[in-house]
Amino acid sequence: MAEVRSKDPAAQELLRVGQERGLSTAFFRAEEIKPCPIGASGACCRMCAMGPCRLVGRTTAGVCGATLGTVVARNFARMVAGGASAHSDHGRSMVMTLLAAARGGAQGYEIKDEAKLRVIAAELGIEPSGPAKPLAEKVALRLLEDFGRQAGEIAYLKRAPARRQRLWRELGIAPRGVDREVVELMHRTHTGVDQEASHILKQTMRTALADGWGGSMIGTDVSDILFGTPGPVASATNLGVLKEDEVNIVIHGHEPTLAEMVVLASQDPELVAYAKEKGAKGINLAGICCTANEVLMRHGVAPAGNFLHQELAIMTGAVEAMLVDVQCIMEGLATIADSFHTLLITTSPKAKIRGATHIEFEEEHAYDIAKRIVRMAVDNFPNRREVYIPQVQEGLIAGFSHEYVNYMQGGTFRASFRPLNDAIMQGRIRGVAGVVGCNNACVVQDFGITKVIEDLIANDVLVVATGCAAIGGAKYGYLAPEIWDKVGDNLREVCEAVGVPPVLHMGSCVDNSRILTVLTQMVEEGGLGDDISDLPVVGICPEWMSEKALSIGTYFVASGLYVLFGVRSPVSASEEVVEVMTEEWPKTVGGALEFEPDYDRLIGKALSQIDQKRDALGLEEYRPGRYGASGDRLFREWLKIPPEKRSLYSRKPVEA
Ligand code: NFS
Repeated sequence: MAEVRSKDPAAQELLRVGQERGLSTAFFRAEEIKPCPIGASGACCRMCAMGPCRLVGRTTAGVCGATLGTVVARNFARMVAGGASAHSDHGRSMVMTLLAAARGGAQGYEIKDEAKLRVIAAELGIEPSGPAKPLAEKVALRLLEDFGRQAGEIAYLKRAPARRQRLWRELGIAPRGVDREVVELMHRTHTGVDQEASHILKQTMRTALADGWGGSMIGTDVSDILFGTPGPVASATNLGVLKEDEVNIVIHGHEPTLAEMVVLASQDPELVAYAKEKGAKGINLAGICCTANEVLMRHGVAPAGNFLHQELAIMTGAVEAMLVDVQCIMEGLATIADSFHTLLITTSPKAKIRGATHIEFEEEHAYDIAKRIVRMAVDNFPNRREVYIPQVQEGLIAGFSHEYVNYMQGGTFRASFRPLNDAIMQGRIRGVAGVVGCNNACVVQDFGITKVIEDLIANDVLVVATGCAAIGGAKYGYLAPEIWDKVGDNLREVCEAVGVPPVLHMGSCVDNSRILTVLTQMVEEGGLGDDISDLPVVGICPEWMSEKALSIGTYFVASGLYVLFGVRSPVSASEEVVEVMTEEWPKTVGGALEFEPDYDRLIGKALSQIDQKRDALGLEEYRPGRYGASGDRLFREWLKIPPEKRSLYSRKPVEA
């Protein structure tokens, strides 16, 4: 049973413990609650009180006459609006923190990356010189305008390739203000407004773009300014990172603001000494979901797991406190925490959970609040009962900001995207795939994520990963250089030469905006066309679950990418909507959105798309093993040859 729900041995172990103790988790609830097939396919309209109208069988229109295409498009649109809101409200919070830090009203916060602050200021047309704090205030105020802007365009659209910007303007999908696009989409999908699938989906793209090139991009940039732009860090992941003899605090959710302070507080000598007084050896911090990714990228804090690990972390019996803010936090945590000693602490003014302790986060007292929470966790250590920490963990490298990806290809003086573009043009790298998104309890945890990553890197496709997919890959070693044996020879040589794993962890889900920036830089470097839609690049979301994932998928499509989702299709009920996404969108925006639950077929489609793009660019035809085995492997084989038979100039044995 446990094996059927998760690929992860740590999860399997704890699911067995849960079963013995009669605990309900998402894994088992997913088994019990079969999704309603009508709702799942997008065919249930709940927009008014004349319904819900279920458009199945002979029912081809709702009470108001809404057709299947309209109903399915509206449902999809509202999910994207939800996802875009979540990312963008997170982005807004980050700007508010920057503003407070600039004005001296945020305890413990400083501007860690002044250089990035100045780069962003210049990009926004603000004179980048002068003292950091007044500049940060100007940048924050300028970025805030993008949320409430009524006309014109959000600032970061100008970061996109020129041809893409023109296209957005021609199509009328350049977002004006983040909030405006979301509100307009909610309005248009109200009963009796926009009733043409293709037209609804056009505004859906505009809203998603306001997320990717707006709210999310702002979230990423401001987090970097406040907390530092990531560079490579080594860490480990899975439930084995929890420590039996230390106070374990798990930070879970999305916004890095409080988490950053908890990182500091957990190292506070006074609190560490307090933990020792209570019989613990120290204070151990671990993460879940995207908060995990934020503090992993910047501090190397180990992720205890991805989305479906949240309940399991508490079930180890070793978590003194789980601290949550917003998004992807299961209400079921409260019930699980009840059966253990874990303190579940909600911290956001936006989110409470019945049964949890609420300690509201205030920027003005951020560090004091973080210390109070850490102290509570320490106080809870003596209450531990039985502990079941699975001894499972894997090493990983993370921290690939787009700035670092640029730097690693030539250092400070010659940083550029030339090596990557050249490697793609020569066919050493067949293409690039973004593997992103969630876990979904309706499918085997991590099976799709690992299958997709494994097949891509074996086929010489460089993978960039974010969110729970990145942690999912990391749990099986795909984010560590030791994975070489599973990497195609062509890609392997490039990664060995640069010194990076074949899967680059680029951060949390808002950090998918880093991928947009990388794609733009690849276009601007030259040799791979003049728009994102020309690049041999695909986006894949193997185990999607959240509305945010749909928003991400849609902004990648509107930016020109072919995007594949696993699990199931939320639009399968309407041929009209499927046609818009797979036939109309390629003609208008150059990208397409497809849902493909069969992972073999999904990989086949992704590779064929990459090859088609290569072909259209007139690049070298891709052939596996074209450049022989990778240099390092040859070198290691050469070392095995007895010295008298080695040639210095050739790695083959000297002929007798
Ligand atoms: Ni992304 Fe991050 Fe994970 Fe999915 Fe949820 S944590 S913002 S939505 S589940 S990847």
